[in-house]
Amino acid sequence: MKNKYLVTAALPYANGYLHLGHIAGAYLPADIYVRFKRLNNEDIIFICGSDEHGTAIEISAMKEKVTPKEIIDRFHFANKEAFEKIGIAFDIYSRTSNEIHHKTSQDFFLNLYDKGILLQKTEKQLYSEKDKRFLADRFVEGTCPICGYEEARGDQCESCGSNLSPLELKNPKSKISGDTPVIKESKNFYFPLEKFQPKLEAWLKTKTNWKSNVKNYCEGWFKTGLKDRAITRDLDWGVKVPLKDYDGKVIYVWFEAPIGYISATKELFIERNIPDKWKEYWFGKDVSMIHFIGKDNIIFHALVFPAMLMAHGEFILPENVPANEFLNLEGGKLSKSKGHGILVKDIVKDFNPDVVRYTLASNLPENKDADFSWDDFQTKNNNELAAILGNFINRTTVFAKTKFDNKIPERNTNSDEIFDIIKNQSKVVAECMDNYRFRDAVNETMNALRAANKYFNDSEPWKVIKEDKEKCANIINNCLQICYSAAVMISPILPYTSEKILKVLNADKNNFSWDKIGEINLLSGTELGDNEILFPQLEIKKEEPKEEVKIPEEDMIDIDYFRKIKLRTAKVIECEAVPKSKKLLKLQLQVGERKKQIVAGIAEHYKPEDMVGKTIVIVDNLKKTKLMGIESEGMLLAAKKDGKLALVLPEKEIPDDGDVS
Ligand code: B3M
Ligand code: ZN
Repeated sequence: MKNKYLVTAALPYANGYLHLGHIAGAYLPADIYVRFKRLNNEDIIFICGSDEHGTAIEISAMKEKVTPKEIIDRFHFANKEAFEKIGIAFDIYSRTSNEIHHKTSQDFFLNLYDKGILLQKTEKQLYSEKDKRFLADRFVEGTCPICGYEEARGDQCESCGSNLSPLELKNPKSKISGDTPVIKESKNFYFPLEKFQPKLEAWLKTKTNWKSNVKNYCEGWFKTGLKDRAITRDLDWGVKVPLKDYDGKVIYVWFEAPIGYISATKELFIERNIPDKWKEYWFGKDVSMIHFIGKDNIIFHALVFPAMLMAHGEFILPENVPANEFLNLEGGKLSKSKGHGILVKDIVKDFNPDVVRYTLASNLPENKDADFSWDDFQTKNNNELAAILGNFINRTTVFAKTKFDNKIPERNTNSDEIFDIIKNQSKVVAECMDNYRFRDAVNETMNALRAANKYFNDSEPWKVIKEDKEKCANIINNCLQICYSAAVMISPILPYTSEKILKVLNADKNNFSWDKIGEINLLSGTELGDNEILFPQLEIKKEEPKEEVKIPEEDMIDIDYFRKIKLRTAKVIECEAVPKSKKLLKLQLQVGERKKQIVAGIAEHYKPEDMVGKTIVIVDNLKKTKLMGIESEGMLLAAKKDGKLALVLPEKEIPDDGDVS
C-alpha cells in the first residue's frame, strides 16, 4: 500500500498570463485532488512553479527590448498571485531560474553523461556572424519550403503548420538583426529515447488504470517509433551545459523543466528546515507520483521524463499522468498564444473564485474538449450553487436564527437516515476523486446537497414547530450538522465557500476531515455566526458583437492610384498665423533644394513657434490653391479624432525631401 503522494502540476511558462484553459487543463483537477487527499489526512505534497527558460521567453524579451529576467519576474509573480486568488494551494510555487534548479539539472545531466548514456552529434546549424550566435528555432525566419509563406519560423510554419528545422527555411534571416546566417557545425547532446522504447512500453503496460486518451497517445508514439532527442541547444538563456568546451550551450528547456519538480521539492523542504526529506518523496517506493498536465505535454510526462528517470536510476516513476484535453471558450479555442482567453487575474477580480472553480470543475475536459461560456457560468451560479447549496445553508441557518435564538438547538436522537444518505454519498464522491473523475465528483457532491434539501422539505420544520418544538429542534440540528458535512464535502471544489459556511456555523477547522461527513460534529447550544448570502444572483450582460467596420468598396484604391500621391518629408523653416483666421497657419518649408509655402488648418492645436524646426510629412504634388487669399502648394499630414489633432511625423530623424511610402 502506498501511503505518500507527490503531486505535480505542469510548470507554466513565465511569459504569459494564466487563462481558464490552463486552470481546467491541469491546476484545478490537481488542486481538487490534493485538497481531497489532505482531508483524508494523507501525506501529500503539491509541487509547481514557473518554467522560465526556452526561446519563447528570450524572444518576448527581445521584442519588448527588456531582459529575459524582466519578463520572467513579471509573469512569475503575476501567475503566482493568480493561482493564490483562484485557490490553487501549492505547497510551493518555485521557479526554474533558481540556483537550486540549475544545480539539480546540471547534476542530473552529469549523472547521465558520466554513465555514458548521452550521445553527441555534430550537426549543421544556422549561425549569424553579426549576432555572434547560432540561431535556434524561433530566432530565424524565412520562407516555408512547403507553402511558400515568407515569415515561417525556424521550428514551425504558422501558415501551413508544418514542423520545420531552421536549415529547411529558404532565404533565412536572423530575427535579432535581420542578418543572413551562414551554416556552421555545432556539437550537441542527445538523449537516446529510441533505446528506451521497450522499457517504456513494458512499464506502460502495467498502467491499466491510466486514462485512455493518455494511453492511446503513447501507443501512437510507440507505433511511429521513439526518436532520440536533442537535449542541448546553442542558446544563451537557460541552464548552462556543465562541461568544459560547451560554452554558449544550454540544456534544452524540456529536459530541465521536469527536473524542476525535483528542485522545487528540495526547496520546499529547505524552507521547512528538513532539507533531506525531499528524498523520501523522490526515492520512496511507498510514494505515488502524479503529474497533472494538459494533453500537449503528454509525451514529456508519460515518455521522456520517465525515460530520463529510468536512465538516472533511484527515482520513482509516475503512478499516473491524468492529462486533460482542451477547454474552448464560447466555441473557439482558449489559448494563451492567440490571446483570446479569459485571464485568471481578471475573472477573479470580477467574480467569486469559487463560482469560477465550480463552473470549470463541473465541466472539465477530462475525456474530450469542453467549452466555457458565460451563459453556463451564470446558470451554474444561479441554478446550482445558489439554488441548491446556498439555499440549503441559508434556509437552515435562518430557521435557527428566527426560531431557536440563533443557536444550534438541542438534539435528543442519535442519528437519522439522512446521515446515512450523506455518508454514502461521500463514499461515492471519494471513489470519483480517487479515480480522477472530478466532473462526476462535483455532480455527486451536488446530489448529496439535493438530498439535504429534500430532507428539509420532507421534514417540514415550519409546520412541525407549531406542534412539537422538540421534534423541530431535532430536524434543525440535523440540518445544521449536514451544513457542516457540506462544508467538508465541498471544500476540495469550493474552498472559500467552505470557510464561509464554517464561519456561519461558528465551527473551527480543527478535526476537519473527510470521515466527519455524515456524522454529528456540532455542539448544541453553540451560537451561530452571521449569515450571508453565499451566491448572490448573477446577471451577466452580454456584449453585443460589434459589426465589423468595413471600408466601402467604392472608397478602395489600387496601388497605382496611391503611387500618384507624392508624400515627402519637409522641414518647417518659418511659420506665422494667418491674420483674421482662427484656424490657419502659414508655413514656409524646405523640401531638399526647393522651398514651398503651405497653409494648414492647425492653428487651434499648434502655435507658430512650435512648428519651426519640425520635419513634417506633406502631399508634395497637390495642385496650388488659395486659402483666405494666400497661396498653398501642398498639404501637411495630421491625424484627427474627437476634436484632437496630431501631426504625422517621421519616427526618427530623416532629412527633408525623403520619399514617404
Ligand atoms: N512549460 C509547457 C506549458 O506550459 C511547459 C510545461 C513544463 S512541465 C515540466 O504548456
Ligand atoms: Zn508553410
